[in-house]
Amino acid sequence: MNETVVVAGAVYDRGRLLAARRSAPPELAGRWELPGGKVEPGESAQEALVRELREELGIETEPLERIAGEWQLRPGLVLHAWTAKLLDGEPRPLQDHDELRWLAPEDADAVDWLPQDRPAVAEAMRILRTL
Ligand code: 9L3
Ligand code: MG
Repeated sequence: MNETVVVAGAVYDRGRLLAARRSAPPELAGRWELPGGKVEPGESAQEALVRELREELGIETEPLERIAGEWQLRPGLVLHAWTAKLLDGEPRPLQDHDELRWLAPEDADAVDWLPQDRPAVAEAMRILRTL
């Protein structure tokens, strides 16, 4: 059985992690996530992440490393996360989000993360502290 991968980006810049508040779908609206989306057929995870972050936030990024682990979203859909460096642009919520925040490691719990994103956020903050 094939699983679709949703790739999420732990985007950082100047010691802070980018958090995005979903505006859709209704059952997820108001919860915060590492932005990203589904890998399309023929795309690598890194290509999908670069595309999704460009479409959703208008930024150019460079995926760096996969965060260990994978998290089931629903049957047939699994979440992967990558660290990604902001290369260019100021993120703006162009699709699917209505607010963005740059979080310092000590503010990791300041927003209401989607439960499936929490382990990746914790690991991203651990990595961020070492940079
Ligand atoms: N999802 C969960 N955590 C994330 C992302 C990017 C996505 N960090 C979930 C929300 C949707 C599904 O994956 O149910 C597909 O995501 P999208 O294509 O709507 O962003
Ligand atoms: Mg998305």
